[in-house]
Amino acid sequence: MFDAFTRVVSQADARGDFVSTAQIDALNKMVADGNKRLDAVNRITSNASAIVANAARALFAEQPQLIAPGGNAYTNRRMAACLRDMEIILRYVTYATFTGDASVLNDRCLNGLRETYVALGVPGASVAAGVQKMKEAAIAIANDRNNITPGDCSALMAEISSYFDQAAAAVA
Ligand code: PEB
Repeated sequence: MFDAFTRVVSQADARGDFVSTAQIDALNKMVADGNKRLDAVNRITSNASAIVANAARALFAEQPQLIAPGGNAYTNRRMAACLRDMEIILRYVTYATFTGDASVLNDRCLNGLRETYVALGVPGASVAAGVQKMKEAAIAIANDRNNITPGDCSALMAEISSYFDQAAAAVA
């Protein structure tokens, strides 16, 4: 598991080289914008259950076959597993956002997830659709301009979106 700093160190070490000035500049910018990152993680974390529940509701409204008899979220056990899966994925996206690096998401959550869903007969495309709905809700909450000093968060929002996109692409 890397964060933005240890990844740079690991790459430099593999080259047997010092950390480059360009890399230092990039990390410096990340530190300077660090409060935005922590605020975004805090907002998504504090609203996690609403993000999951609303995304799941929207998913089931769009794909009612999932909750019909025989569907992959039919019976409370499968519904619970589905909500739990969405929460796990959201949690790892917050870890990636926090560390500024996708490796924790990839190594500990997405690695082998597609194969797991294939084995379970859970439709990956539906999981991906649920992840996209979480992305919209999470970005709306993280990028909400109320009660903050408005600044440019476009790069951070694009980064967070990319973590959701990686999760969706991993299972679709
Ligand atoms: C991944 N999900 C399920 C299982 C596992 C995961 C390992 C099998 C074991 C169990 O049932 O608990 N676990 C999960 C994960 C990590 C992990 C992400 C990462 C670290 O350790 N059903 C739907 C939707 C979708 C869904 C499309 C969006 O209709 C999910 C939610 N996951 C779902 C369902 C099951 C499951 C298990 C229904 C139960 C499948 C079954 O037993 O029939």
